[in-house]
Amino acid sequence: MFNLILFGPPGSGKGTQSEKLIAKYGLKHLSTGDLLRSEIAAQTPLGIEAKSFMDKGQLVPDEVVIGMISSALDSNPDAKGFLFDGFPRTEAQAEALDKLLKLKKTAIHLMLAMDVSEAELIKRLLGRGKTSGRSDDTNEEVIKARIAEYHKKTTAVADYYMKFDKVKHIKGEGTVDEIFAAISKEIEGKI
Ligand code: B4P
Repeated sequence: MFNLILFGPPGSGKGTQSEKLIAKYGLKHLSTGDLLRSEIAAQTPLGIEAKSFMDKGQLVPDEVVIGMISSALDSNPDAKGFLFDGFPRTEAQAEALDKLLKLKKTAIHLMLAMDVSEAELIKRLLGRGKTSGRSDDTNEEVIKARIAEYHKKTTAVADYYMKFDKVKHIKGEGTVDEIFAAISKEIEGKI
């Protein structure tokens, strides 16, 4: 089994690169952003609660996303590995993930951290906001709040995995294919 975390600020290309990674390596893609957006589309109580946080650029409470990931792991007993996209985003989520994986006698093997400048992140997200219909991408203040939330709560997750020597940095600017080649090189050294 090979378990990978794709890490980085909002708009760093996690979703974009995940599409290519699952096609190449056959991992099961678990994106908490996508899972939350499906709950919102289905207007479930969880989705309604999550939307109130996402629309302000805030993180959804840990217990909500940890519960979603726990059920997703249980629903995929035959996966040959997982690609975690946008999760964990807090140290509490990272600790919970380690415990869930340990119960399944596995662990995180690699975290790839995408480095992108703030100006480029804002440009990309506003660009996506024009076509995606995502309410959290259309307002620059909300985008800045998401980036601030990332610095306040999420960068600590990279420090957490650094202690276990599991982090590799990737230059997240350039063409999608150039970035994918750099990511693939890191994975092939580990898989
Ligand atoms: P996510 O859905 O995870 O989305 P994201 O961080 O905004 O985007 P991503 O990094 O995947 O960007 P993408 O590749 O699409 O989170 C949304 C919200 O959900 C969060 O703010 C939070 O409220 C909530 N949430 C999710 N997970 C949570 C958790 N674990 N805990 C608590 N709350 C959680 O790329 C963005 C744009 O850039 C696209 O338009 C793309 O085409 C473009 N792009 C990509 N690569 C490019 C490149 N190389 N060059 C130019 N453009 C590029």
